[in-house]
Order: sequence, then C-alpha cells, then structure tokens
Amino acid sequence: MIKLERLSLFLVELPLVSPFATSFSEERVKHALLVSLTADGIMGWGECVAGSGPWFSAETVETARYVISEYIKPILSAHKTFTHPSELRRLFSSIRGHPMAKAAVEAAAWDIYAKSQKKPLFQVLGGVREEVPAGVSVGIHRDIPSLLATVEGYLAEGYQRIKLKIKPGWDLEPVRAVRERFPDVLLSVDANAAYRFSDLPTLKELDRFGLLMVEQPLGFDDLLEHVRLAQTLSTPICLDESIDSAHRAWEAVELGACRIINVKQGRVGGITEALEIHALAMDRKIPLWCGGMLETGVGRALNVHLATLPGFTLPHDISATKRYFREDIADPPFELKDGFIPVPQKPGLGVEINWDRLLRSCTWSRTWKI
Ligand code: NPG
Repeated sequence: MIKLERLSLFLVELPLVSPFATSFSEERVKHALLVSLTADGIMGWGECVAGSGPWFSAETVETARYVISEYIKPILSAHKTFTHPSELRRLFSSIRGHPMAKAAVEAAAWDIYAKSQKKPLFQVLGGVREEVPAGVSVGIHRDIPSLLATVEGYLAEGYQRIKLKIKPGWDLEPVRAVRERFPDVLLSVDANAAYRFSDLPTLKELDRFGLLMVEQPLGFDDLLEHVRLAQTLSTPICLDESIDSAHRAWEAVELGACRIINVKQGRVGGITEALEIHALAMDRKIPLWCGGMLETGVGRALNVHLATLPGFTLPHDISATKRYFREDIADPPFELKDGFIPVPQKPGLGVEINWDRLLRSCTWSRTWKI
C-alpha cells in the first residue's frame, strides 16, 4: 500500500525555440501545469497537457489547476492510499470530464509506483521496446520555401516521419511541394478539425500524395462525418481530438471512423484509459502512435514509456528536447539517435527535475498535505 503525503502544483512558462502554428493557434511559450505527489518518501511527477487557452481542448492549465485543487485533492485526502495507480481512474470518476487534470495526477502516481518497484515505467506498463521511432510535427509556415527548409533540416537530423499541419488555404500547395521535394519521405497531415464535410473536394485531392494518414480532418466531436469521409478517401483517417476515452475509441473503430488512432494519455484521461485503448487496438489491429502536446521533459518521458507498448507501431510526435526548448525543466534532455528516442532506464519516468530551472520558469505553485 502506497501512502500519499503531499500534492504540489507548479505553473511554468517555457519559451519555445520557434513559434508553433496550427489551424487553431500560434504558441510561442509553453504553459504547463506540473503535478508532484509524494508518498512513502518518493516523489512522482505528472504534467497536465492542457494548453493556455481552450483551443485544442475545452480544458486549459487554469481549469486543470482549479479542478485538481478543488476536487481531485479532496478525493486524494479522503483516500490517502493506493495499491496500484490504475485505481485512481475510478476514484476520479465522480468528476465529469476534465481528463487532462485527472491524467496529470494519475501520471504522478504511476511514477511513484514504478519507482517503488525500482523499475523504469515502461516495464511496469508492459512495454517491449528500448527506443521509440521519432517523428516531427511541422507547424504552419509563412511560405513554402521556409517550410521546405524546415522539413529538410528535420530530415537531416534523422526524423522518420514528417507531419504537416494543414488548414484551409494552407493544404494542397505545401503538401505537394514537400512531396515533390522529398518523394520517399513518410508524410502525414494534421488538420486539427479545421475542415467540414463540404470540403470533400480538397480533402479528396490529398489522396494524390501517398500520405501515411490524414489526422483529424473534421469536427473535434464528430464520428459520423468521419465515417462518410473514410468511405470516400483512400488515405487512412487517424483520429486525435475525437477520441476522448476508450469508449469513444471503441465507437470509432466499430463505426469505421478511423483506421489509425493517435493516443495522447492526457486527452483520454490517463495511462489507465490509454492502456484500455491499447488493448482494443491490439484486438482490432488498429495501429497506434503517441501524439505530443509540446510537453516538457516530464510529459515527454511519459509519452516515451507509453510508446514502448507493442500496439504503438507508427512513428510518434515525440521529438528531441531541442526541437522545443533551449532549456527544459527535466534532465537529461531527450536526444535523437538514428531516428529513435532511447527510453529512459532509471526507475519511474527516469528523468530528474532540475529544480533551478523549474523554479526559474515557475509563475505559481502550491503544496498541500494529503
Ligand atoms: O511534438 O509535441 C509535439 C507537437 C505535436 O503537432 C503536435 N501537437 O494537434 O497534435 C496536435 C499538436 C498540438 C500541439 C496540440 C500543442 C495542442 C497543443
């Protein structure tokens, strides 16, 4: 039995090395909410993947701070102990929604649990890889030459897959230009829900570029139009925003709304829920890959461990630390080795918080006794 002692929250702001533009926003600074739990003298860490505003998801760092402080912390105080981190999902189920807030706390419990077992997290999760294939997500650029230069740079670094962010007005032209210049590269596109079904003529054109997938073309909460689109497109559809739980993943697979799933443990409410999606995907032979939310080293480490599971078969949005930050709040930085990110081998997440940098980038923090 693991006995919880303390909960701490830290709001941090870390400048990104370059602005990251999607169909919904442009980020220059990463806002993150970090969670630490202390139990039996062990400190575990989690990172809430919600952004600074309600664009990718309804949740934000502020709503997560509120929900953890006002609702999750009292649940932890009432229970005080756990034997396995998967118990927390049920404990938090009285709170409707707020998957990213719940996931961040659950992640800290997984870190503690793996540390208490003196094992790296991937071993506790049933991971089977010591390195994971790295892809890179390329934001919307101001023009095609600068996009080509960025892609060329990432390919030279060894990334195994390029994902281009698209939106109406920035789609066929950039995709065509990248495909012509790099005919053999593993290429995908991500629309972040920017299209409507009436954009079918444009979406259909994407079939000409030999894409690995088109990610979340239609509404964030839609499945049925994705089914219709999937029947028309030959490029596989991958869902991200639409899959907010294991149940939704099952519905999407049953309906034929997607052939691939992007797993973000935060979006679905935690590692336990993500493991359920993994079981479904193995059963139904749906390829998975791990998405990214520009995480700091804490969230990135969790993604790397999750991506070692056998059903995660496609390159991930897990890139080297230097693609995001000059200085991260966790050490050591993640580096690319021949197109792969090595999995940390130390107990738990296997990264160390750099307290100096954490406190320097921290704009608010609070600690409670459980
Ligand atoms: O490498 O972490 C990364 C970024 C991958 O493109 C990426 N993330 O829609 O998946 C997404 C997008 C994103 C970034 C979403 C930031 C929300 C916030």
